[in-house]
Amino acid sequence: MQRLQPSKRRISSPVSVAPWKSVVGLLFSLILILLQAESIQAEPPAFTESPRNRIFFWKVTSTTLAPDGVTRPVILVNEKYPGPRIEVNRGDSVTVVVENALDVPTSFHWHGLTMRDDPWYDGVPGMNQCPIPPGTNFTYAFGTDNVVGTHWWHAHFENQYIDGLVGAIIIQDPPETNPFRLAYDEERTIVISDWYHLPTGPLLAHYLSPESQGIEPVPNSGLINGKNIFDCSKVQPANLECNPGERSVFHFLPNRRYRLRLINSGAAAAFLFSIDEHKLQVIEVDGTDINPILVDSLPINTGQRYSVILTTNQEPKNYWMRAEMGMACLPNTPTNLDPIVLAEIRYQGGGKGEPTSVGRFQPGTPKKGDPAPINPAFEAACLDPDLYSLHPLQPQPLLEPISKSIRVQITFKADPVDNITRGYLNDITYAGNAWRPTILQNLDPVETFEIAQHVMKIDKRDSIVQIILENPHGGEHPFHLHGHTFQVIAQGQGVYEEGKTELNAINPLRRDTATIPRHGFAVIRFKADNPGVWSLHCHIEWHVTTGLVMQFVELPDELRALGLPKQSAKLCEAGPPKGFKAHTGFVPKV
Ligand SMILES: *[C@@H]1O[C@H](CO)[C@@H](O)[C@H](O)[C@H]1NC(C)=O
Ligand SMILES: *[C@@H]1O[C@H](CO)[C@@H](O)[C@H](O)[C@H]1NC(C)=O
Ligand SMILES: [Cu+2]
Repeated sequence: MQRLQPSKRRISSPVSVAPWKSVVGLLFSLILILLQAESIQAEPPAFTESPRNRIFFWKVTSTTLAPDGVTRPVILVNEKYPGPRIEVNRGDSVTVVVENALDVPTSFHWHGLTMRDDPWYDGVPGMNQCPIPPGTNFTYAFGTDNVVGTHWWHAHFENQYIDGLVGAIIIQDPPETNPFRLAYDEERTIVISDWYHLPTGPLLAHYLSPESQGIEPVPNSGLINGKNIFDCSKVQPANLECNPGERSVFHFLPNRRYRLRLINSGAAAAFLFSIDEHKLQVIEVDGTDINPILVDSLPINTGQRYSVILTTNQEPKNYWMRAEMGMACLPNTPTNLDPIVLAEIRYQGGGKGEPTSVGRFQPGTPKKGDPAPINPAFEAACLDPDLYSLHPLQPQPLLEPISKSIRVQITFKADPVDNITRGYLNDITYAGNAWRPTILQNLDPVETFEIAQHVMKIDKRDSIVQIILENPHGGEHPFHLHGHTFQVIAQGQGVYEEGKTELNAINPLRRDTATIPRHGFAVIRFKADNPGVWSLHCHIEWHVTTGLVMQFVELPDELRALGLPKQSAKLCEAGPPKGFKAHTGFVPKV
């Protein structure tokens, strides 16, 4: 009844690394390390003839870790947190062999990649794949569709990414096409995250009960590249094992330009990023190169990425790098949370001591009399940087005319039956069947979708879709669309009025995760040219659990014609392992 076709390519393509090249590369990096004993992070890899396939082997295990000094259960890829980075060149394809050594299912999403021609590898159970059962392997193999820049991967099964399954994806633009090739000398990746001392199991059990009244779990801590120091006297519950943690340290040479690739891989918190006594030049937003702007600090919401250039032109000493958690958008202010997450920047020759530099606040919780905030918009609410100041370097006209305009209203309410507070998009709280994903259902042209799947079909190739996201209540929601980058054509307070609200119509910013302000709106547009099942959801991971999710079935006929790779179809045959409800949603409906 279903037409199943093997994936067109790549699964069996050989790994093409000429052995002499890797030996030369290894020697070269060794020499580099010896020359710059202080600068221990490697230079970006040398460019080789692209495109080619790069293969990664991942083993997913559950273990314990103490990234900020507090030991807790985590799940990791190759025992690393953040997990292994995927670094490739423009045009390369990627193969990731996942060995699921957990005793629960898993799946992975490649945030920022479009999965063009590979829609079944986008990683969302219930939409484009069935979960990878425990004790089995699954191979993701996908192209990168001319995408470049700073992206990330994370688990998309239940809330697993909060428990450790995150990592960077960097797609290098070769010198011929990188407009910033002369603007920086080296680069570093900086993964910023909120962090919880309890695993998501107990946090969710409370969050998804009537008692929480919809108040989300609040972070205990934050991490920069998986490190921080937590004050052990404040650990709750007090019986958690706590030892002194350590901070990330960046060794920089004076008078050099560093591209910092910033990723917020957290569950909920937005961060304001800054480096004491330095300005930052923003050059990339979610993979889109932009006309550079100079800032003192930069807000980064969950799921978003930026690249900034830091020039080490200040007095050679040590400075704090800060990621300040946006307290205005947490549901409450925990007394044991230090919202300022620090890392050290050490100039060569700047001495070994801890930095003494002063930012907008002294390290520690802001006190009365501290310097005034330098980013009042972020301080009051976790807003994105001013939309009108961010424009792509490669201009693209406003996408028009609109073929389909959709209003999507975000609300939360307690269910009258079970008294559990859930999130709703246009009065639908999402629930899908992880073992019968939409992409599989779509193979049968007459199958209908359930209301709770919240499917919207887009039938016409190249039609322009506009989504007006309305957020009448308090609290920001960073919304992410799979399968596309979109134009952000309006973002503001109040209600969007067609024809009245001023549009960001000239060369609008293109990105894949945009914040919907509280009591406000954001309007995005994209072109339907990518057959697939694409999720649109809040990237506050707690809100994913509670239903703030919908999906587009884009070009269903073309999608059907693509069929499904054999291994993807096979994942769905066995059905859920023992203990997992077939019809999940994430919240079992009473
Ligand atoms: C999964 O992959 C790993 C490494 O690639 C391999 O060692 C292992 O045998 C595979 N397991 C299964 C069940 O195929
Ligand atoms: C729903 O739960 C809240 C919080 O526990 C409680 O105060 C309220 O009385 C409950 N309402 C109903 C109708 O059960
Ligand atoms: Cu949200």
